[in-house]
Amino acid sequence: MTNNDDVQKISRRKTLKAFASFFALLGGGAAGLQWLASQPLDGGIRGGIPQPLRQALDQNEKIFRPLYSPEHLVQEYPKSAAAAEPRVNGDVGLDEATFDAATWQLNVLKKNGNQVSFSLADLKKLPKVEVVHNFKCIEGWSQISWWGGARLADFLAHYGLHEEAQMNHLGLMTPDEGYYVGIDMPSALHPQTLLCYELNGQPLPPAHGYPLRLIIPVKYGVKSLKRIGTMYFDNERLPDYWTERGYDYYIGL
Ligand SMILES: Nc1nc2c(c(=O)[nH]1)N[C@H]1C(S)=C(S)[C@@H](COP(=O)(O)O)O[C@H]1N2
Ligand SMILES: [Mo]
Repeated sequence: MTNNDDVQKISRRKTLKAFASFFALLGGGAAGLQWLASQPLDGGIRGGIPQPLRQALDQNEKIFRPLYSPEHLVQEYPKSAAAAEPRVNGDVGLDEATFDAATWQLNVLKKNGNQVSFSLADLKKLPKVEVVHNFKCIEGWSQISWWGGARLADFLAHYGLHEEAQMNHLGLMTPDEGYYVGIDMPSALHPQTLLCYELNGQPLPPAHGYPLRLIIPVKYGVKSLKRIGTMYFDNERLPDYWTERGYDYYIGL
């Protein structure tokens, strides 16, 4: 039997221990945060976030990537379900004052260093594919939207960009170079990924990326770059506007 004094002593010791471990944890947490802050930034094209966080994102990517394999089609809806006046989000790289639709062309930087250019008519020669999907923005909204255009995979195949299609990443940039995305090639070649020139059966409105935008339903909206100016390729990850601001590069759905 323990008397009252003993009980008090024991509980005081327990309290002390609890405090000690609490402060140890707190100290550990603070030290951990300090450590994280002192880690080199994962700079350059992969964005300025500490490397350990980037490593965690890369780890997530390994786990979730098989869930959105290119063979897996994103759900489609009837055209009647599509928003009549789709919301506009993001206008980086869409400065209308400096943009000249009359001289626009899609520039493609080939692997051999040459540049080839395409008109909208060149894109319309390819089979028109329509996709009605639930467009999702990372900011927390989504809407069913109806797009029309050429499959990116068809474009690369038809215009002899075979070596390019075998590279690991595709990059797109607006004509003014203000917005740019990097995309892993399997997602770029996905059958629902479009070089898109129509919304609701009409030419793309300027705010939605006239004359040509990307629609990539296997990714969040950030990757669906509006107003493509230049397309390029690399075996390494390519510059990405939102990855540089801390978002995941892969950002698949
Ligand atoms: N050029 C350009 N493309 C862009 C953006 C942007 O700011 N500039 N924002 C992206 C984001 S975050 C989203 S959600 C979609 C929105 O497309 P919408 O305006 O056609 O709905 O465009 C993407 N493409
Ligand atoms: Mo978005």
